[in-house]
Amino acid sequence: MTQQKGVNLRDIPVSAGQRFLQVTARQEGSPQDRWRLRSSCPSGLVVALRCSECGLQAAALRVVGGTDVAPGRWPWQVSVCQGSQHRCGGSVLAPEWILTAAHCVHRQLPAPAWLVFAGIVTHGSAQPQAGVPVREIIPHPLYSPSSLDYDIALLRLRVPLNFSGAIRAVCLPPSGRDLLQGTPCWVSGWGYTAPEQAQVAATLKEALVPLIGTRRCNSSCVYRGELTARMLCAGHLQGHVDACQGDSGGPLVCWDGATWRLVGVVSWGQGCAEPNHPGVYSNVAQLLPWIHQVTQAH
Ligand code: 4AZ
Repeated sequence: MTQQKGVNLRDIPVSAGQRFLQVTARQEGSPQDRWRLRSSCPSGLVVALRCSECGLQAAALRVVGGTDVAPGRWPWQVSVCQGSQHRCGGSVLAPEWILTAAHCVHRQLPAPAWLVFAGIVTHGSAQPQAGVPVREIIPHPLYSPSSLDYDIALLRLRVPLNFSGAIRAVCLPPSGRDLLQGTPCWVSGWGYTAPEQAQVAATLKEALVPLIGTRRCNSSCVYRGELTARMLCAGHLQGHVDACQGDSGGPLVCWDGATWRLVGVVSWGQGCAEPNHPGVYSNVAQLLPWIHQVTQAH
């Protein structure tokens, strides 16, 4: 579901023998489990839903310390490039919307200088003409370059992506509900595979990075209160596996039992894969009102 609106039964045309689907508010289970067929609608309250498929990989088929990814595994992962140069990762939300980090695009070149590559795993294999030009760069208005608070930006593409097995949208998380510490989530990207080696990866990498509670991550031996409510931590306090430069803007996704949801956007960290310095991500569940507002207004 990408949009919802309350409607009064009195205000919509109803035909003879019309039946209704009663929807329960429960979040668990498949949509089918939450619907019941009814012959009337005593409440008189109807909800209009706009739906789109998201968070599914086709045909079920580095990051530091990560492993190579097969095509179609993370079909929402894109490479955000200046010309042919990979700069950052990003995630497909809809055919013409990419979510990335504000620090990737803030005060950078104008929109036409940016290209988005979708449906690729290996850099260099893509023809430059396969890059889709960006029409508009919309950083979060509260983004702070000094604290990296509100580190997200939306890219509106000049032409919509053609969805396929290799290019699909990721789902957004439910609003404001933080997941439990230890939830197994995945980060992916073409960023540095060794912190000291200033080179992006040729092949997309993925790594398992469990969520770390904010209280723990803000403690005196980790980030000492630097995290805001718009941030979350994921990774390993012992180090070795982490996002790194070039992964910024890319997805941190968690499986909710039915779909993959974009829980975080790679944002910052002290170094990469260092002990007690896990990756810090923009907390998407805390930034949903702005994402919905921008994508619905355009
Ligand atoms: C960066 O410079 C960067 N270890 C991204 C992620 C992390 C560190 C730095 C997390 O874009």
